Amino acid sequence: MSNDEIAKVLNELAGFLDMDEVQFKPRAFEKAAEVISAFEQEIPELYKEGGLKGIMRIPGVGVGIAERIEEFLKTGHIKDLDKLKKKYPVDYQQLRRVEGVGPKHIKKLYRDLGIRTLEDLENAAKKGKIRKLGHFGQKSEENILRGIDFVKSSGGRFVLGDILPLVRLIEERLGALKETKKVVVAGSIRRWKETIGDIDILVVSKKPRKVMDFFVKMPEVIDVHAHGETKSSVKLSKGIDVDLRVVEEKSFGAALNYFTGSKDHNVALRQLAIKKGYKLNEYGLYKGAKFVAGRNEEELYKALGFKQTFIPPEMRETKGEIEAALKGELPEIIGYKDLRGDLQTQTNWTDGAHSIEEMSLAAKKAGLEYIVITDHTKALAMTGGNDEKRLLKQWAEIDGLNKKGLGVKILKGAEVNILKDGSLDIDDKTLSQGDVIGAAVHTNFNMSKKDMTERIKRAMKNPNVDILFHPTGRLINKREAYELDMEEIIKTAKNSGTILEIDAYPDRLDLKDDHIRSAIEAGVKLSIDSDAHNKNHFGVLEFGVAQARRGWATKKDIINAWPAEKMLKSLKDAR
Ligand code: DGT
Ligand code: CA
Ligand code: CA
Ligand code: ZN
Repeated sequence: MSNDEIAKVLNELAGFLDMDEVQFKPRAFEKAAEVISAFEQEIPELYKEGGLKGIMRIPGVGVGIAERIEEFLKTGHIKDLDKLKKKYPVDYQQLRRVEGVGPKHIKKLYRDLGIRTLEDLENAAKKGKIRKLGHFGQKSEENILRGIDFVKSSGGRFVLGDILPLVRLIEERLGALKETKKVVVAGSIRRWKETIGDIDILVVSKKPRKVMDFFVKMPEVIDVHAHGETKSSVKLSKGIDVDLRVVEEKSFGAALNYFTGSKDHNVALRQLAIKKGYKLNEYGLYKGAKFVAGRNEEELYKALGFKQTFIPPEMRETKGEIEAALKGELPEIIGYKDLRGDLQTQTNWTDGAHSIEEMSLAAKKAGLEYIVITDHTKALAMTGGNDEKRLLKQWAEIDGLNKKGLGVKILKGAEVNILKDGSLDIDDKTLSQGDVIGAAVHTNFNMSKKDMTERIKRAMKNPNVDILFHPTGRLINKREAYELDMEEIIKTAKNSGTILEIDAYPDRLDLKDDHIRSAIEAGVKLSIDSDAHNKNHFGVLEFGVAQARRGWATKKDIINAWPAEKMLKSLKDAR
């Protein structure tokens, strides 16, 4: 039984006591839970060594709470809690996940409307029953519905792009404290997973208490789960939790490695350590009681016998990276500064916000050498999509801008629509005059897997189509990908020389890491595009690069990491 599990059951008991209108006690249980989840030593160990008295050495844990913990350790239950659960038969944990719903609300919802589950709550909110209860208004009803949507669609996970700016702000703030020596974001964020469960931050400091006091008082904090000397955990107003740990300089590499994960990567490393007669944990690599390595990650991997002593965090998912790095066979994956161009951008000719010139200058400012203008085409009427005539007119304007010379090469493209039968909405004669043509599905998403695959294959086989834009059409946490036989699409791409796009928008990332890996193994080339509709959108490219890195892509695999001439020649050759 872990400290977190013990803390969780104490918090649950506090919640039920609140429902039962018990005074003071709930706060004491919550406080104890806070201390326990930040406690360095494992409670079961403490109990084994010192019994009830051992548990009572935890600050804030008196005899009453200690007895509850003992009961829980021995039986896995707390009788008082079981009794309260009979009295209020509600799915407490689920209901609490809805932002803004607390114990008192849960009781009222149960007493007045018989709500026990998330489903009950949703039904009542949809029928407008909640706004009629005292304490709740129309606004809280809407908030509840939004909260339920989030819990249901995401499993409580957040899109990395929605959270990263806040993470960077917190990182910067902590870094500016005079008490901090190092601040690093670890966990799934350091691995650039497309969705994240929580934020994990590691700090090196000689004055951890000061850092922790600052951390739990940040303006975004709405709840403090744990407030300890080396470990604290809070909830932010966005609904996401942040875990902060302070470690010693000496253990920094070991801690960073441990808290970066993935968990499976850690487990594999630990087994490797054991096989070599070591012990590995978040404090370091040990031979018996002797510290062997752990100041930084490299010395750790080196001591474990790795030929390559740095495995990029994006690759730490136990998908062969350990075996490869041991032998020195990890590929050199694409870097965050390696893109030279952007192959999908929209302008104010259709649904973008800025002109060709403004977009091109913004691309240059983002460090790019070339940009392809790919406005929508006529079947997407709501965007004012180009027809053949207007497309040619736009391309003539691009010729003019290139002649003027903006210090960035502008290429002629389009995002043409793949119609229901796999044909395109712009004729071949026109398309053949463009530099880079992308095709995408924007309508009729709900086709069978077989029909959708055939539809897209037909478009890919058109020699004028260079890139398949939005290969899966998914919107993370919002819309499922359309039904598609990805293996078949990759095979077709190989035969037709079609590029598959990694759309860099953090809630799109059409291709998953595993898709990217399969495409590369099949010899298919990829592009990483911003899909910018605004001159401030080029920043999203880093999410596309991250996804490519998670799929083990090298510069050779990503055509917009190539110089313009080489990229254009390869597209021409494939036509
Ligand atoms: P998330 O938060 O669900 O997006 O994913 P992570 O990977 O950030 O997971 P999290 O926050 O639960 O834990 C951070 C890291 O700590 C995780 O990547 C590996 C390490 N870790 C957590 N629990 C365990 C564990 O039970 N065993 C081992 N070996 N490592 C763990
Ligand atoms: Ca995490
Ligand atoms: Ca965590
Ligand atoms: Zn658009």
